[in-house]
Amino acid sequence: MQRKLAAASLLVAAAAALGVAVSPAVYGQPHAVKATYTQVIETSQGATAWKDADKGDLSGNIKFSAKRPSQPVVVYLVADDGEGAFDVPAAMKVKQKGAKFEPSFGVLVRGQKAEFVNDEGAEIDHNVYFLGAAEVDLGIFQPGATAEHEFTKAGEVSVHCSIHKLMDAKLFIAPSPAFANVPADDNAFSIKGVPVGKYTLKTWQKSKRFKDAEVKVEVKKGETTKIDVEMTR
Ligand SMILES: [Cu+2]
Repeated sequence: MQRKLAAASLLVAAAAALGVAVSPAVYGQPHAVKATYTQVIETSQGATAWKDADKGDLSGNIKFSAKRPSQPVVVYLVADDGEGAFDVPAAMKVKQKGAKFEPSFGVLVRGQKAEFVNDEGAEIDHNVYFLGAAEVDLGIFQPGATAEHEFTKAGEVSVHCSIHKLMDAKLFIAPSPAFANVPADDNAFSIKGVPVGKYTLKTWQKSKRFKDAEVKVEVKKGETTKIDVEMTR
């Protein structure tokens, strides 16, 4: 009996695999993509809104113990007493022409939206689904159509299209506007206009080569806190 059931489920799996390959009826079914870095960054609500807070700046350098890959590294702050309310930037637009997400990487702030635009000049449908800190399928949309999503949780999101397996993009959703996207050719960073208080500075790497750093920092009114962040293998 056990063996018969196993054989039957194998058959079902084989049929499903075949269906995915040939049938347009199953467009929109996420294919099996493993999320690489699915952690959600937990946040809590702070008492003081950004607009009402005294502010200071933070700047420093990331020191890598070995050659850094030419990939983005994000430095972000998590407030010890929770993130105060802040203004959310306008939606980030992502194009899909030529079956490529453009841009293929972006840093958003929690609460911000991404708007996906099917800007193909030909009859090419696209889908968008997310894995990671958001797990949502936005469905299939035709040329000229758009689909948007508001990211309510901080963390890493990988973006895929169920129709085009090679279409992918990566988003990092920062807990608050207190972040710096550190370019690949310069290890210096600066985060300006941060509400005063105690924070944990953390890093996120698009290409994970180093242990992510965690450093306690304090932002003081009208001052620039200098910090060096060591990243080791
Ligand atoms: Cu597509």
